Amino acid sequence: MLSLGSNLGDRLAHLRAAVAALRPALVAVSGVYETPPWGDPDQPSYLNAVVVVEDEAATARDWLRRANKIENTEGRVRDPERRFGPRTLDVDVITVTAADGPVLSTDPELTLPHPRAHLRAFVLRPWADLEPAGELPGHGRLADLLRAEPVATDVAAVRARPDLRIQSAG
Ligand code: PH2
Ligand code: MG
Ligand code: MG
Repeated sequence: MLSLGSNLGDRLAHLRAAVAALRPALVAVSGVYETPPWGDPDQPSYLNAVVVVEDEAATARDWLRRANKIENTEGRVRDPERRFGPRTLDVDVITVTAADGPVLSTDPELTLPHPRAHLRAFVLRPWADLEPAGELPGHGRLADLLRAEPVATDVAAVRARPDLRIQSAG
């Protein structure tokens, strides 16, 4: 599971570019959500979505490399002073599932599951669309996380954008 976010430039175009780059591995794409900035409030609102991807040959590290490559292609500039600051495109590895179950990692460069996913309505809400019975390893069911604080308050401010589609129908 990867999450996509953009709040600079043509936000929908950046999400579409990410999905196009992931196409060979693509299993499912969520709807698009308009979400208030989390963690650093003084920036434009985001468009967020999540995607399920599958590639039996890819390791968690491979997904991180692919994610960073797509971000760079979309002109991502990192500001070391602003950890949760604005960006053209963010592609985060949220969970990786191996043949024997979820990959767990405490590596600071790629912590799995993503260490803040359980706090983020902008990840959990689109994910629950794709996997209503889904679970975040170590944190329980998505449905329960969405109902409990601190996420519940943020979910109320997350707005579906059915007028914005990442993929054209058919
Ligand atoms: N990404 C961030 C920081 N804050 N807020 C929203 N709504 N959506 C994001 O994707 C996002 C954010 C850094 O990863
Ligand atoms: Mg992120
Ligand atoms: Mg990121």
